[in-house]
Amino acid sequence: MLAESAGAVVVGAVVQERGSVHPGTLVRRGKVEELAHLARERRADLAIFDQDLSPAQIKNLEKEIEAKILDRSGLILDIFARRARTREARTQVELAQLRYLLPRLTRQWSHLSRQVGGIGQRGVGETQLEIDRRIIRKRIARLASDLKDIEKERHERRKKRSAVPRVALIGYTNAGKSTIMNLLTGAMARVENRLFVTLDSLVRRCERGGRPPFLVVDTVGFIRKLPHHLVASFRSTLEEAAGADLLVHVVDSSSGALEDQMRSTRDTLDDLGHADDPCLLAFNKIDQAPEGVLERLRTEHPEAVFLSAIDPKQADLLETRVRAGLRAARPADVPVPPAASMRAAWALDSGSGS
Ligand SMILES: Nc1nc2c(ncn2[C@@H]2O[C@H](COP(=O)(O)OP(=O)(O)OP(=O)(O)O)[C@@H](O)[C@H]2O)c(=O)[nH]1
Ligand SMILES: [Mg+2]
Repeated sequence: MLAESAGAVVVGAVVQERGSVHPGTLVRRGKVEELAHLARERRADLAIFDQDLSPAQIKNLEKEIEAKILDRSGLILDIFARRARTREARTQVELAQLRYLLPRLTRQWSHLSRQVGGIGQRGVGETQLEIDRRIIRKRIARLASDLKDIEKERHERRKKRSAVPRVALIGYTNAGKSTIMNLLTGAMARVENRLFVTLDSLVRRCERGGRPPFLVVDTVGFIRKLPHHLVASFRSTLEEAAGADLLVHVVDSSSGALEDQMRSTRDTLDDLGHADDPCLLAFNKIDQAPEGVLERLRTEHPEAVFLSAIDPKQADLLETRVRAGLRAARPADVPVPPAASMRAAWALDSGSGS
């Protein structure tokens, strides 16, 4: 699905059992030959490894397989580069691409510069590949400083809105976050059966039925083994989501890998320092999930909400659960009875000396 999201057509796949890593080519000799044969037979232009490769491994593999070699991080970076629209997203992607490229420059240089266009090249053009590391470092510094400015602007905008509670939709890519955004707020966020359709965060008000509004934030999805350069570059975008009053962790309940996907999301949140934020678990796509799976999930996660975001009738259910989550997460907004506030004052006072 990652390959297809980058516009590739998958003509074959090969699996290597774990355990026997060959330092020069990652996979064993026999596998390299098998791959080379398959690539020739199916006329593949590209061989994608679902794992990161060292620059030397890419070089060695490329010699034998006669196709362009791309690793998982390179592929994800390519998808991001294709999707980036706003100045912030473009800056973040370019920064991640250059940071990814920098250590690969020494040996890959002449080799990479021969290749034109194609997957894994977008955004970093021919001319940029010909400039030296010093200039790339300079560019990285420049982009990082631009990002700081963009973040500042965002921070200002955000301060103005801070009185209204914020709910952030987070979760694995393709889980249905944007669909839920549209369901709650009537936004027209782009929804597609591809990975990483959403890159920029979008904030909209939910004010259904004249009830007090809250803000909903839709943002970039997570994925297993997200390249760390991307996490670093998208930190502020992710922070926008993670800094909300309530997280709604959207899970595709019809996915065969839902446990893995939940774990990846939790790990990424942990990396961002938001593992303990108030969170409502939302199992989406129940219309497609096997009954047995739903039964098990309902037992294991009785506190979660189960829905199908493509059904407009389920907006009320979700909104009710989100409001309950917000009430629990923002006790500061709930008037405190006098006795309790006395206790709070006492606690503050006696704590100040220690
Ligand atoms: N059957 C079914 N499909 C759904 C449901 N919710 C979303 N989808 C579909 O799942 C796909 C992904 O939905 P999105 O809302 O784009 O997912 P996302 O989490 O925003 O994905 P990214 O922005 O790419 O990370 C689309 O094809 C949606 O139509 C649901 O409840 N049931
Ligand atoms: Mg989306």
